[in-house]
Amino acid sequence: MANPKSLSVLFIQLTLVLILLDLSNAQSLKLGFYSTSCPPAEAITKKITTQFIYQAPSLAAPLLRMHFHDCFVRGCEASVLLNSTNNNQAERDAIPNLSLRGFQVIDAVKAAIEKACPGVVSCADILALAARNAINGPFWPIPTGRRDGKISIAAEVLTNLPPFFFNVTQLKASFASKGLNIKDLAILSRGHTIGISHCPSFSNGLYNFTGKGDTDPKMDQNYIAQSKKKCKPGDTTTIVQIDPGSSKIFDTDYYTVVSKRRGLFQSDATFLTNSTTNA
Ligand code: HEM
Ligand SMILES: *[C@@H]1O[C@H](CO)[C@@H](O)[C@H](O)[C@H]1NC(C)=O
Ligand SMILES: *[C@@H]1O[C@H](CO)[C@@H](O)[C@H](O)[C@H]1NC(C)=O
Ligand SMILES: *[C@@H]1O[C@H](CO)[C@@H](O)[C@H](O)[C@H]1NC(C)=O
Ligand SMILES: *[C@@H]1O[C@H](CO)[C@@H](O)[C@H](O)[C@H]1NC(C)=O
Ligand SMILES: CC(=O)N[C@H]1CO[C@H](CO)[C@@H](O)[C@@H]1O
Repeated sequence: MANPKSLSVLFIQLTLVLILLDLSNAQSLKLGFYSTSCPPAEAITKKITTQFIYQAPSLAAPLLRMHFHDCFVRGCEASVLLNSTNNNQAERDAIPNLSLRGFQVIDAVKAAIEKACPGVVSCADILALAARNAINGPFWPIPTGRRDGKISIAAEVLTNLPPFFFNVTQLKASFASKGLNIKDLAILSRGHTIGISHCPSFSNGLYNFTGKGDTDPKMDQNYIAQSKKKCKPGDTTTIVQIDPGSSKIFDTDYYTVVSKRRGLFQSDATFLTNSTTNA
């Protein structure tokens, strides 16, 4: 029978092995993961995504947003793409999916890549690459090698995605729970330099900020007046540009808008209330 000392040595060794396994997992993403297993993967993704965006430029924003939504629920493993089944409501059918669009782009890229190299390239990588290709904005290197998940649960969207009414303290905590810091938060929120929103995502600031039929006093009152003309109380269908006038161009306008107290969502406006994000 093993004595306690050798058992504890075994335990330490096992722990070390698990830590090493975990590290090697974390390191399995790398640039050009498919360079030998499927050399054309990235080029196919780029070609097809670019074709779609040429036809329908407004798909760029929802693809970027879809990548964000995918990553915040169970990690970047394409669970956002899975369909609901008879006995399971999937992420894409949760309430915050309002305006998630562009699934057909990922489907088309996946179909083309499957023809070239069946069963090799993950949908999660395709989504990450397509989001970058779609926005026609800054380039960022994307290590690949993500593996696709098989679980997608609508209820997890509500508990993992930060809602539009979060303040900077709550957003900071939400991002921290995904390993992102407050600088990541301020930088990634620039995604709101493109795309649109539906009225209910911000109309509380126009009509019922504290539940007393009031407006958000921190917002530019002229902007509130303009927005009220577009979004009447109870309007759930009208869409507005998040970054008015330049919502198709991936620029730094977002930060100008926020600093002028015209951040559309409370989650944008709140950056002025913290000295770190304000800076
Ligand atoms: C910080 C927390 C965030 C909150 C609370 C938030 C919230 C929202 C809301 C409420 C909408 C409008 C949905 C609608 O009414 O149709 C929206 C749209 C959008 N979000 Fe965010 N978001 C956040 C972070 C991000 C990040 C990190 C990205 C990407 C880097 C992103 C990219 C987008 C884009 C591109 C749109 C426009 C989508 C379209 O045009 O269809 N958001 N977001
Ligand atoms: C989800 O359903 C749509 C419509 O039937 C289909 O086109 C798409 O490929 C499905 N996606 C997945 C990931 O099964
Ligand atoms: C943010 O919201 C939380 C929860 O409502 C609240 O406790 C906290 O005081 C708020 N923080 C700021 C900086 O407004
Ligand atoms: C405003 O908010 C309060 C509290 O949430 C709610 O009871 C009331 O019905 C809202 N008013 C309108 C017009 O939506
Ligand atoms: C702003 O956020 C930073 C970083 O989380 C924090 O250290 C600081 O206390 C916050 N400041 C205010 C005024 O909330
Ligand atoms: C694009 C998409 O998948 N929209 C779905 C969002 O969720 C509702 C149910 O909450 C579905 O009806 C939509 O089809």
